[in-house]
Amino acid sequence: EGPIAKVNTLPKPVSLPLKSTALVCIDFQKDFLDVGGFGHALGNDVTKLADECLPGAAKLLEAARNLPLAAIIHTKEAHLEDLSDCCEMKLSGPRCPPEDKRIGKVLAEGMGRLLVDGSPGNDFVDVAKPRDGEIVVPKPGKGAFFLTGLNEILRAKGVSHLIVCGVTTEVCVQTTMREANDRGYECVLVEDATASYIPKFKAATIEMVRSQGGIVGYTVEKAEDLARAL
Ligand code: TIU
Repeated sequence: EGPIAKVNTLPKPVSLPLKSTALVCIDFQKDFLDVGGFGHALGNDVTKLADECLPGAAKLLEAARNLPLAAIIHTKEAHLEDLSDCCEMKLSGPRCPPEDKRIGKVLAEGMGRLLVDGSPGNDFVDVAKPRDGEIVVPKPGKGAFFLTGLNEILRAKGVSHLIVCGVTTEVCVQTTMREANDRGYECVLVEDATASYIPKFKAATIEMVRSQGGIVGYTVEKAEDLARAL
């Protein structure tokens, strides 16, 4: 029912029923894209992410905002101020960075506390800021379905297909796509609207998603091509 967009995805073209398709923007936060955020605290070079994925994300958002999609969702990796929703492994386990670079600490003054909801650095980057009527889903983990109401939100809106973009490709994006796949949502990953600190892992993720006939979903190279088809 309603308009269907044919998109030139791999491993085969996908038909997107627009009224039951949601755009899901994953963790476009300063904590991952800006110097002094959580991604930086983990030891990553964060400086190349923005140029690689934000122009594509902007194209997807612009297209989605001009359509009757089922929803536009923005997830953010965020913990409560008292960190009660952060498990010990993630907060202070043996693979955590040195004490002064952990979740809840301040690495750069203007950014506030790392990965804490309400801190300036935990907010979205300007290009990907949610607008009125769009849905923000805070999440304590990597996958957007873990300890969130996302599945219920999507079900209530009759969503069957997800257009997925965000950072980082092999961590929160891939985890979320695998969770979505197990729950029966068809996913389309937009290659120029996602980025990783480790380029070979982005390439590997894209290949993994569409391998075995599309074991996790579909991929499309350019946001522009998807936007034109919508
Ligand atoms: N470290 C890393 O690549 N990513 C994360 O910790 N979170 C997200 O991907 N959002």
